Amino acid sequence: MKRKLFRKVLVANRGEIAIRVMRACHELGISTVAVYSDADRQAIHTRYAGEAIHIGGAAPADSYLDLDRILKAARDSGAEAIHPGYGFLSERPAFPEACAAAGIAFIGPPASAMHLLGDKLGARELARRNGVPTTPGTGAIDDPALARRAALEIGLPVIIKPSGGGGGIGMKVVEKEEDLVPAIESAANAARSAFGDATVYLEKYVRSPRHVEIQVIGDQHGNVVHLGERECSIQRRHQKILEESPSPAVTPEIRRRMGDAAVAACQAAGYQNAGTVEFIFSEGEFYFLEVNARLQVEHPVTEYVTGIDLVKEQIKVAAGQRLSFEQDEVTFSGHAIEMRINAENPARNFMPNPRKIQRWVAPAGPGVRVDSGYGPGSEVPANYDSLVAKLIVHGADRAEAIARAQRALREFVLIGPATTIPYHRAILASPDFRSGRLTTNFIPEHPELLAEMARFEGEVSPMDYSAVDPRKVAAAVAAVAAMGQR
Ligand code: MV4
Repeated sequence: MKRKLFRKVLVANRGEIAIRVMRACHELGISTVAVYSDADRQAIHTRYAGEAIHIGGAAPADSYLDLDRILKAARDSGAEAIHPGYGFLSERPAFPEACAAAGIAFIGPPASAMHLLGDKLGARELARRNGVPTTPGTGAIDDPALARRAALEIGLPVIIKPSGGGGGIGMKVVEKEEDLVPAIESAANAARSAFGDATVYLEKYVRSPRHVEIQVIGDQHGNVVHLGERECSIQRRHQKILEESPSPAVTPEIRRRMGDAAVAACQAAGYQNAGTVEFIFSEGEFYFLEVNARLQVEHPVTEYVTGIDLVKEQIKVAAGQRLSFEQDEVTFSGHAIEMRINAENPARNFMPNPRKIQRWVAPAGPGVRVDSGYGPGSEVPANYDSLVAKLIVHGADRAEAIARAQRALREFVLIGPATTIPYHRAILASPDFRSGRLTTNFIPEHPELLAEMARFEGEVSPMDYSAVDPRKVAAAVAAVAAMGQR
């Protein structure tokens, strides 16, 4: 007999991910509770749920980051479990700890695993002890003289990383010996003020790697499996822009080794539920970076290629069920690409452009999925991140996925804010992207994409029935010109 799932789940998040989680709940026959801030009274996630509880002001600290208010909402509504989504409180060990104290299930990893993995130096050492490849590097640095010796032994360039950080914040590359000690001092000071922990360490700097990450999921019975990789090299200032699976660079052999390494690291951390192990990949070698102890924005590409609903699996394992598949039952089919459609102006240095959405027609058709928290007439609030939609496509192979992505982007009607849609069209047209030549420097190395983008900016979607049809305008202009000829 399978254990019963939850009767009611509270989703402690907003926007597309709150709706994504509630969709899984509804399919599983679970009632949903949304929480919302002042800025989200009219938001779709607020209306989607069976019930919605106001938790405070528009500033994240006054609502989605307020653990006490979220726990009160869960108790008041009688929710049996909480899904944290991503961002906000999702990786704070205090969240699962508070849930445990309140007798509410947390749909995510245990607090103990979050503590272990949140310490990036500790996570790296745990990975290395368990046979997972890491770059040459040091432990915590407290003596600049010893740091100089360690750096010369490792060989320049090195990268200084804060142990309390993650996601690239506060990292510093050192190319020259004389820059090392001042860079360590300033990195430690920055780490102290950003994370309340001045601990930094050194690693050999790998130039222009790919960012490849492995999706894992574990149950409460000690089983952990991996669901293959995602290539996430196309990033800008540590914000991912486009992700795909499989990686054009990963062979079945690398996938097996990287997957086994990710599973070993998670087993060692006592990991449960969904998580992601990040690696850098260069010249056929991969190196552990860190573990993201949450469901990630880009999880849909993995869902497309494996056919596994990650959020349903998260809910089932959080309720105590065993994983419904073993490692050798996970198969990969076709190719998926996710494009993050942000309310940002690429031509103005990707400045956020929160605006009312005047017109909206989302693309559809074969192999197209759109996850969004917005729609026609929605306001995109300035208080939160600028993600307005994720466009995810699936095809039989990478060429079909790219063609389908281009077709879907051409259909997308999103009038109001400036968006990254034309920028994605420029990426998909770029020869380096099309041939799979990707590194974490792809965006800075392709400044021409901003000019290429202009070719798409004037275009009217064939789905925009409220716009003037440019073909009729052209015909009218031709007719008038012909009259002038006579
Ligand atoms: C590195 C690296 C090169 N060498 N470590 C940045 C995010 C954080 N998770 C780790 N990061 C990096 N660590 C070594 N030893 C390059 C990066 C890096 C990066 C990694 C993944 C995706 C985008 C990146 C952009 C710049 C630098």
